[in-house]
Amino acid sequence: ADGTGGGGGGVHMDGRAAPLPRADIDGMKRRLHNHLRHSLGRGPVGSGAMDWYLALALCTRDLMVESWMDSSHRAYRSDAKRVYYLSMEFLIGRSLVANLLASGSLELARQTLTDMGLDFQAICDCEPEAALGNGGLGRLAACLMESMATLGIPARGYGIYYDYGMFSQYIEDGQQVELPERWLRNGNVWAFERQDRTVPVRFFGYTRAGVDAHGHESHQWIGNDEVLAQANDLLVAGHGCWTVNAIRLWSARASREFDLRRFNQGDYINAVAEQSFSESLSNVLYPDDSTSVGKALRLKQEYFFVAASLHDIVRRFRRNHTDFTKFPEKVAIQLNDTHPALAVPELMRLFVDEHGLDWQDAWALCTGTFAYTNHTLLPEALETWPVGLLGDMLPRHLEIIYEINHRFLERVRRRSTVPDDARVARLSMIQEGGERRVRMAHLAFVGSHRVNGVAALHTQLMRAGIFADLHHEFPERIVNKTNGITPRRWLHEANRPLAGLIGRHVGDGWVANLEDLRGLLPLAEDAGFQTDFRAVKRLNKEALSAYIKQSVGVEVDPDSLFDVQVKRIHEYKRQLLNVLHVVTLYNRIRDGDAGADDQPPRTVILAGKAAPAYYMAKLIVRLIHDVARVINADPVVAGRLRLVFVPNYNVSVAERIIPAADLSEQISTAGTEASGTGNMKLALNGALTIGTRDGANIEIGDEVGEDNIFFFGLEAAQAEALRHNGGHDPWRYYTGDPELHRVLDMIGRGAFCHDDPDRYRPIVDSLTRHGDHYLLMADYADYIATQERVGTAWRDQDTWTRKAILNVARMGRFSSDVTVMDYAQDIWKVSARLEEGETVG
Ligand code: T68
Repeated sequence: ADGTGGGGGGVHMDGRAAPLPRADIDGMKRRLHNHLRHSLGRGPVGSGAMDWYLALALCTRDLMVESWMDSSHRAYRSDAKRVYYLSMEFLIGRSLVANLLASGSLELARQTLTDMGLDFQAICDCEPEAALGNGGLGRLAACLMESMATLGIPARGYGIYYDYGMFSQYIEDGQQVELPERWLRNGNVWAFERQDRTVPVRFFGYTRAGVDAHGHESHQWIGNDEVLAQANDLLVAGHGCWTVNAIRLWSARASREFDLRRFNQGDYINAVAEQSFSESLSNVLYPDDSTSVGKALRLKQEYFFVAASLHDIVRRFRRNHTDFTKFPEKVAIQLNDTHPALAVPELMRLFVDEHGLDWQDAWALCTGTFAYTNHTLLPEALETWPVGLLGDMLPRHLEIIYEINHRFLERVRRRSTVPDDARVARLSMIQEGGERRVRMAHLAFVGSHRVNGVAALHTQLMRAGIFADLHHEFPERIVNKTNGITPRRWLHEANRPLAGLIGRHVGDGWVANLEDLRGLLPLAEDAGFQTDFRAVKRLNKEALSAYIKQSVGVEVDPDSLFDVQVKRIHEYKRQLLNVLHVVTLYNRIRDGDAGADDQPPRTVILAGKAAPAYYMAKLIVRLIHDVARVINADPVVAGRLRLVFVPNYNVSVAERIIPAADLSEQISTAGTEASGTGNMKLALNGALTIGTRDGANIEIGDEVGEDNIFFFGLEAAQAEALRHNGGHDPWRYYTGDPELHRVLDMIGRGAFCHDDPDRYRPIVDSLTRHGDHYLLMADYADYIATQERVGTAWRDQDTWTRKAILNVARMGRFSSDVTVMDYAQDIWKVSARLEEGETVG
């Protein structure tokens, strides 16, 4: 092995390596005891798993800190261009094993703790998850940060240090219950709290126009409220730990100055209450992944982290520069969706109001600096803020937005040959008609030099759809950057057995260069390799079966086909279509249908959280549980069909489920899933995909080949045509397809909930009577037929395994390293440094 535990040489099938030298283990023991004693104030006697976790984490952090200092000094000395990734969410997950792997000490840690008679896995499981994100968008931020560190790009993430991250999902009587997750309860070894690094952030108040010393018009914002943003730095180690970057997350602290004013008014109790009110700003992550909630606190959070981050970025720039002319040459700011779009007016305010630049110069610097990533085309997710709300909270920013808009629309009018007021209204940053609102996507688009979609189809739909008018104005601006996933976490760490097997055959180069997996291509035909590959999958399925037994109490058969759909619960992702298939299978088996006898035993596994206020999504979670209860108790289908819902899906649960999957469900209505990244994780771990031609599924199909993926259903253009020509008649499918009819009647009339037969009426009505917005009825028949093909293919295990190996071998393109290189070259104009001195791009 190469010392990173990459899985070469002496690694066994379960990922364990050959014994390390005694001296190394003794040295590690000394360091652990040292931290236990001097950092935690404990002796080994009576120390529990949590204490050992902390001691091990501190030892690991020590290894990273040196690299971090080196990386920072290198970037500072060379005055290198830096990338700043602004995101409301970083879904990091656990860090201990990732950092042990990055620093090449996983095996040392495992063997040392085992030697001490401790349970290594149990110790790792003590770590609370950093679940500072909802789903794909937040996890993408974490993958990109890891890849930037691996590629040696000087980068920093900026976000919010929420006390409460994503809620924990409990299931009670088959229903989702949300519990708060105070993940910082025991502190966080991976964060350096910077009590000295605070930035004042203002809110409310009023603006004053005047004339400055040079006779120029000037604007002043007199804030009425102030909160301090305090920095907390989380380290992100690149593979091999040569570069370590940080994610700077801001937490809210009450500001002294404003405290004094309030406390002096004598109302002590209310003043203390207000103090904790202002600190509540960074309390909680909004758990909605695809709707814009429009709450004032959310807007406040957005401005809070944007203002603190830009202050920090400008301060760092000014350490090396006396004026701002080189700002875009040294600073690239990526806006992760529109959530940080207030960065555009804020940077203009800093340049113009605080540093006296003239508007046009400031604007050129701004657009040269910003780039914006769009993650969704769903109309309900597009952020707009009422002008009244924004103007109250950020009066100067609203003025600046108006000015940006005014100049932009002037440009539009100047350049168009015929006056077209409707077009101007469509382009405006202000949505008129009813309550006037600021369109954050327009602001982010106009304020950026690049705007990117996250998969080829999504980017194409951006150009043709919601951004068509803006695209016409700026035809070069929209570019594609297909998402990726880091192979370190999603294969090297999550699937030790497969990483080991791959390492023994083609070495460990794939960990840093995922295209190396192509070395597996010839092995796809090799019977011996196929056997080993199946044995690895079997091992992972056994481990997942044990976890399911322990967490859900259901016994599943590791020899059955593990059919997996794991992602946020949303109507557009169509978990309901999956349920329709399960009930169809159930009926066929019970009917003694001849076709069903040819189908292999299946275990359908779902997991995911529903937004707490999303009624339909929660009802779907409940339906899954009711159907599962009935099916899993029915002796007629025993051994042939099982349905399980794994609770509290998060990064750690994903790391358990994904390596064990045989089939990956990616079945969103074509044109709705911007990219998907779970699709990549599952394919990389040897699952075959059943999916629509949506998001990155299309590109996965291009890579793995049509024979090695199961596509079905309407394409995006067909779905769009069906919906918008009013041509979709769900009732026709209901009356025309007896099998579908029966399934819907069972669900709608209480076959899975005799105590409350109308429980799922709203679900069935949404399909049959209320327009079937996501076209489940139209795709049902092809989905069922394609699932039959899947079942038939599974019967031939050699051919299936061959396809699975080809999937793994051809996933190199979807490494987030590739994605980051593309951003670096095309958007950020920074170079990656792979090794000391070596640069790419
Ligand atoms: C996801 N978006 C896309 N949004 O749905 C997915 N939204 O197709 C894509 O692969 C992924 O982004 C990465 O590009 C989200 O995850 C959110 O989580 C979100 C959060 C707050 C508000 C709106």
